[in-house]
Amino acid sequence: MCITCGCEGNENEIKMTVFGEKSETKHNEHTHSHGHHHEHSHSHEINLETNILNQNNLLAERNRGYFEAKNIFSINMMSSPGSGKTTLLEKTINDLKNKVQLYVIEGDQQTMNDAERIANAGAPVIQVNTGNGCHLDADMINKAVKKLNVKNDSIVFIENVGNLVCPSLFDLGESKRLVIMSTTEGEDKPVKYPTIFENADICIINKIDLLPYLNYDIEIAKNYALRVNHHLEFIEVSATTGEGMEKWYEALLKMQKTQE
Ligand SMILES: Nc1nc2c(ncn2[C@@H]2O[C@H](COP(=O)(O)OP(=O)(O)OP(=O)(O)O)[C@@H](O)[C@H]2O)c(=O)[nH]1
Ligand SMILES: [Mg+2]
Repeated sequence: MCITCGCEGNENEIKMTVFGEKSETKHNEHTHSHGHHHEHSHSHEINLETNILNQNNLLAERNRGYFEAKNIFSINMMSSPGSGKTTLLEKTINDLKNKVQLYVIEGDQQTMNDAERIANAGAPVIQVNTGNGCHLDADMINKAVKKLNVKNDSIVFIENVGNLVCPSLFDLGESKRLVIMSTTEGEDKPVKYPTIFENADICIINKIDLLPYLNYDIEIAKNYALRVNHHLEFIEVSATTGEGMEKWYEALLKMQKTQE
């Protein structure tokens, strides 16, 4: 898939594991071994890239139709590695699982670590291991949602692979896009990696409990983000202490409700 962002090498194995079930390794149908020499012309690469994104967009539209038909609210969570996506989900699941049916699709290159954390928090979860791939795509979401057997009127969280670049290129058919930045990353991420902020509907600033120890100015960070997307809404939280989480739940449930 990844001529688009150059993230796949020789191995092209994608693993999908519903937590608690035996894992399954899938060989991606549309790629092939690169053990032999290729002569690529530049225009050929551009066409291929366009085709890959077009094909992904078609599948994303199918996902969107599926979600709409079942009144499922899906949210694509994107950030750099370690900004707190899984911690935010653990806390959210603990606090909301008795109010609304929640599911999680976990994207990481390797390991079941995040799926294990989500399962312990109490939500059905599927782990997608992307191998050398650095993002989730619409086909993976299509398969994952079917395996999870997602119920009507639920919320599906999609934790994308930790990466501030490639995930933003791939429409998954999600209802909304959330970008998370954390106080330990510095204020300038939105202007260094603008695409992910341009395409986001909502921005969480996490790890505010660490503000007293950092030279991080939250207003500067917001202004940078507003430079690339002046519609962006911010919620400041600490996923570990729980500060600000009520605002996040309010926003989440409002987004879910307004899509009905
Ligand atoms: N102090 C503080 N630490 C946090 C907060 N949220 C997450 N962390 C810590 O940050 C580290 C990474 O958190 P994760 O939730 O695993 O981050 P992630 O975005 O899911 O990481 P990847 O899945 O690897 O991309 C862990 O040690 C968390 O405990 C927070 O609000 N405050
Ligand atoms: Mg994680």
